[in-house]
Amino acid sequence: MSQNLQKPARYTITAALPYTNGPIHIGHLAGVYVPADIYARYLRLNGNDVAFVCGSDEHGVAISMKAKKEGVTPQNIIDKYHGIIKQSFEDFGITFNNYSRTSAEVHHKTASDFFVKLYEQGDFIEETTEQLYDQEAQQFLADRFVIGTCPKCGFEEAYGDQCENCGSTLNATDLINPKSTISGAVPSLKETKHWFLPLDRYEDFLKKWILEGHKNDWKPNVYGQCKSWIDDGLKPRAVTRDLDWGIPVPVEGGEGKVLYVWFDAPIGYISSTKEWAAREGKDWEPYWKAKDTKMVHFIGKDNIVFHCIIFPSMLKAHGDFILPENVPANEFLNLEGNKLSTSKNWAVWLHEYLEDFPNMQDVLRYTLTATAPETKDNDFTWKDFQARNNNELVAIYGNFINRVVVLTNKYYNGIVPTPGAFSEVDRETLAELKKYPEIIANSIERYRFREAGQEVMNLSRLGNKYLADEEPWKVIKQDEERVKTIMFVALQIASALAVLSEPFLPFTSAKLKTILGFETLDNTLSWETVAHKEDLIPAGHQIRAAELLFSKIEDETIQAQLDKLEATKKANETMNKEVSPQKDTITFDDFSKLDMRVGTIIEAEKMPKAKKLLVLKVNTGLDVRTIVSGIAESFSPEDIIGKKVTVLVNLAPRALRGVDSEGMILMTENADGKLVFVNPDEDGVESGETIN
Ligand code: B3M
Ligand code: ZN
Repeated sequence: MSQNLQKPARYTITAALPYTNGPIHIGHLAGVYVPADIYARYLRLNGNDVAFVCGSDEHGVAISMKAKKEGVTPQNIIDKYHGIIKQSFEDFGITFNNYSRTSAEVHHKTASDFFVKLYEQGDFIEETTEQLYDQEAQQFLADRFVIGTCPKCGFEEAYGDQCENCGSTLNATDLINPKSTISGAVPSLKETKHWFLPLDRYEDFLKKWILEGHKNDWKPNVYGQCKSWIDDGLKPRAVTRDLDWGIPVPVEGGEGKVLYVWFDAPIGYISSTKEWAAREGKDWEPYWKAKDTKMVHFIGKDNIVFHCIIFPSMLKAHGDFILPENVPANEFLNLEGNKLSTSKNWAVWLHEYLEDFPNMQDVLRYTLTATAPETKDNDFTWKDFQARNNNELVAIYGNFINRVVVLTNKYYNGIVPTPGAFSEVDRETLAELKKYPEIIANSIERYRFREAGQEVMNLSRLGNKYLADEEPWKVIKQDEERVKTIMFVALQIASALAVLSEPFLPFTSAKLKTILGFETLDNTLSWETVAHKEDLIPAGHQIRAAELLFSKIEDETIQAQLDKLEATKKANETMNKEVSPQKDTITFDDFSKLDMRVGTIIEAEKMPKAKKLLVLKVNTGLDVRTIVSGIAESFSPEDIIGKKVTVLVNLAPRALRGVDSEGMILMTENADGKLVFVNPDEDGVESGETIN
């Protein structure tokens, strides 16, 4: 069924290694892991030999920064998030054959050996260049340790290795107005030695391989990005860094330096395959070296250059390895109209989703597949999630299965009836059913998972419509024999659905297989058998009682999620409010010059013709004096009489609208922009008390 004439002997499927600097959210799942898992499950169901590998990406500046921010070690950070991420993948039924981590020994060794081989072959350029250096933090700045303006698109928060706005890969020294993200300092230039992969040497190879070889089978967004990089002209790229977290540079002169995270991370796919093979008693090498292996990288669009240009150049330089046949990168998923963001907490975190929607993994998998950002950025909305569940999973898939199972139990005690002669409609329906394995496979093989998921729903529609048209619950009153045939046909559709929906709805498929008693069938049903076998589930076979596969999601449940996001938005707004910078330092002597007292407001009235001013009489404990205060828009006079307030009493008097003001009342502003007193308004505090 593959597009190649020759069926691959095995598949190596990789999914981008998530950074362990935070948990994972729906964007990760939609962009990478759900499509990769659908693909791997589909291949296995078709009897293929599959190595589906992934692992945690535990090096790189993202991790060091998170550790700095939380005041812990990078090791603490990676251990924490590796655990959480791994659990989320298991919870959502992502069937990696192996989930490794780049801090593993096998990876350090694999990546080091890879580097040494290229070094010994003379594939690197060794060069001392001037790099950005943070004098305050005493550290070289690269990648995410530096932000500045993107020279390509003008985005002001581009990172030192990549602009997230236009997707360009950058060198830190390309940034305009660079700024350290550690100290905020403007970096200076300092000399340091590094190893560069001269990508320009691979231009011809890349042109031939991608521009000529994959013009028609790679997605336009992937091909287009590759073409623009190659057309722009490739430059040597540093593959080492002056950092203390990462894999030590294993050659002379490499002391105190580590491998660039994007050098070691893709090698993580190889390490993960090795770890899996060792555990399973297999040989890892064919999965990376044999020409009849088909390798596919599942990634998000910001990783395209690394998987299509840099890693293939590394593999080519090394010499022993095969190249990916496809890199079906997805665009980005938004959430309720805004870009998903870990730092702004604008996300649906997988571990939190499961707390709110226990055992509803398939609903999320289904919705994310239906709205997958395959060709353009797409939006996840809770309303759509509810509609997909209520109108498709419950009303079509669930309803069809429920009717089939309930009626089979009611009429035949759960035993598949022997059909009579098939009518025209029966024959047509069964013939249509037999087309689905190929229809769905065609979409999957072209990485159109959205379309594939909809075809699964169309198969449920076929069943639903068949029952609605044939109305066995009515026919039973006149023609019991006919109902046997109807139920037999419907049970065939249900069985096909159990098999073909497995890659998309694995938890539901497993439940359905149990309900249909698949474990006692003579043959296990594969993709192929659905297309060719006459009776998938034979007459006389016993099924079990009905069980609810999906349940309706109420408006309140959705509203609760929307409220949660609204609260996040509010919190972000408060946090983003400009905080005025700290004023110049004062000495203690300066401070002790301030004479602050507790005062009581004993009179208050509006200043005529002044919108903002109130004229107050304040008992300071020393005297009763007049203070003019700009608080009229926040308080009316009658509200504040009797209030205790903090007063700066030795401020030089000043005339405001002709009234002498002899002091100042200390105020601040609340979140709504309303003034509030800095207030000693506690029982037992007397006017005249000093504040210090
Ligand atoms: N760690 C994921 C990211 O860019 C990155 C992928 C590595 S795949 C070898 O968020
Ligand atoms: Zn840019």
